[in-house]
Amino acid sequence: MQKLQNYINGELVAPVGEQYIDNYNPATGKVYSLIPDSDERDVNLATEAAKAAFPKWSVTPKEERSRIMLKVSELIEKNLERLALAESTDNGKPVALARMVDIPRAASNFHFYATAILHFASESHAMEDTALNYTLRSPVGVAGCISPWNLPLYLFTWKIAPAIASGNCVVAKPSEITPMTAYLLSELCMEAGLPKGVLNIVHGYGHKVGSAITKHPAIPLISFTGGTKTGAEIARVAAPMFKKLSLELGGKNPNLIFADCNFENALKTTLNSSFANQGQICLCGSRIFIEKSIYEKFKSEFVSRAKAMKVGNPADSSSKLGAVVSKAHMEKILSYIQLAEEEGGTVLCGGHQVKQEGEFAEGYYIAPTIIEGLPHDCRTNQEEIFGPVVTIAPFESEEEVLKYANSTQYGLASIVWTENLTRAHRLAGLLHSGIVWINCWLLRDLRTPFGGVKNSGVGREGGFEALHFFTEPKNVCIKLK
Ligand code: TXE
Repeated sequence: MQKLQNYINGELVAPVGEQYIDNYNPATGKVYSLIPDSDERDVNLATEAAKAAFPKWSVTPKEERSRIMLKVSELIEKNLERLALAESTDNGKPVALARMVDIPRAASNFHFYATAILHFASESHAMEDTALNYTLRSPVGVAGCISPWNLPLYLFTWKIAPAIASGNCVVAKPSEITPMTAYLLSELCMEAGLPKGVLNIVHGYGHKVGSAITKHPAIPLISFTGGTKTGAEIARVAAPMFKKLSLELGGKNPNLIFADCNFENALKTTLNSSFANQGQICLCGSRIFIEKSIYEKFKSEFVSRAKAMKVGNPADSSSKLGAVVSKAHMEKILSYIQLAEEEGGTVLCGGHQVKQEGEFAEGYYIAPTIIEGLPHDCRTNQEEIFGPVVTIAPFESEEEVLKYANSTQYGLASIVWTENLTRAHRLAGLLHSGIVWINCWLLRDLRTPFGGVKNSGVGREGGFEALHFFTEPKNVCIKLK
C-alpha cells in the first residue's frame, strides 16, 4: 500500500516516529494509502529547514521567485488529470468537479501570486516639504499554513502561494483526511526546482501537527482554514504569543430569493450552491429564504430537480454528487437531519444515506436533502452542517428576510436574487457577511478580498490582502529639512 511521506528540506522523508494513519477512499469506504502520523519532532525539523532557507529565499529577486512558482503552476496544469483523479479518490468529490474547479484553481493560485508579487508596491506618505514616510514590506519569516479537507489542493495552495511569493518560507499541514494532492504537490515542487526548505509539508493529525505548528515559537504567523471551533483553539494558543492570524472559518450562508428574480437562473444556481461538492464548501448557501408569492412554485421545481440529481461513483460523469468525505462526517450530517425532524422540520426530499452496489457499497453517500417548516432560530438553521442539506422557508418582506439572514453567529457569504437594482445594493450594504453575491454564486476574481465576519473568521485572503498579511509593514520617516 502506498505510504505518503513528509516533504522536509526539499526531500521526501518518513515521519520520525515511523507511525502511519489509514487513508480512506470515501467512495468505497476502504483504506487505500497510509499517511505519516507526524508529531512535534517532524514540525521541528520542518521549521528548522524553513528557518535555514529564509535568509536566501527572502532576498531572492521576486522575478526568480515568480519564475519558479510559474513552473509549479504549469506542472499542476500538466498533471491535471492525475491530480483530479487523486483529489476525487481522496475526497469523494466528482472527478469532473476536481477537473473543472479544484485543480485548475490550484494552478491559478500559483499563477496569480507569481504575477501579483511583480506588481506589489508599498505606500509612501509625503508631509509636504517637511518629511517623507515610506512603508517597507518585508516577509515575516516562517509561515504556518493549515488547511481543511473540503477543497484540498485548492485551499492548500491558496495559502502557500502568497506566502512564498512574498518571500516567506512555509511549514504547511494539509488535512489528514485528504493528504494526497498535497503529497503530489511536494513532488511537483521538487520538479520545478523550488529551493529546499522554502516549502515544507508535514502530514498528520490536527492535535499533533497542527497544534505543534500553532505553538511553535519560531512560527510568527498562522493562516488557517477550517472549522470555527478549531479556529478558536488556534487563536487561544497563538494570541498570547502575538502571532499574526488569518482565520477562515465556517458559514451558514443565506440565500434571499425575491419574487422579481430571474427564476430559472435562481433555481439552477441555487441547486449548485446547495449541493456542489456534496454541500461541503464553506460558501454553500444552506438557508434558502423565498418570497411568499413564488414559494410554492420554487419549492416544487427545486425539489423535483434535486430528486433528479444522481448520487454515486465520483468517477462516473453522470454523478452530480459523489461521497461525503468520511464516515464520521456522514454520521454527523445524518444526525443533523434527525435533529431537523425532531425540531419539527419536514424532509421534502433526501434525508437518508444512498446505498450503492458492488465496490461502492461501503461508501459514504447522502441524498440531496431539502427540509421545510423550521424557524430561523432553531439549531438546524443556526449550526453549520456542511453537507448536502438545506432548509427552505418563505418570507413576506425585505425587513423580515434580512433579520433571518443576519440571525446566525456566522457571516461568510450571502446570496441575493432580485432584478431590483436598488434593493440589491441596499441589501448588499446591510447583510452581515464578508461576501455578497447578487444573482450569482461562487463567481470569483482572485484580486477581491475573501473572508468572513463574526464567527466566520478574522482577516481576509485574496489579492494584495494576502500579500499584506504575509508581510510586515515598517514605516520609515525621513526629515527633509
Ligand atoms: O475541521 P478542522 P474538520 C467545518 C465543518 C466541519 C467541521 C470540522 O463544519 O464539519 O469544520 O471539520 C487541523 N490545531 N469545516 O474536523 O478540525 C486539521 O488537522 C491546529 C469548515 O475537518 O477544523 C485540518 O488540517 N490545527 C471548513 C484543519 O485543522 C488543527 C472546511 C481543519 O480541520 C487542530 C472544513 C488544532 N488543535 C471544515 N485541530 C471551511 N470553512 O472551509 C485540527 N486541526
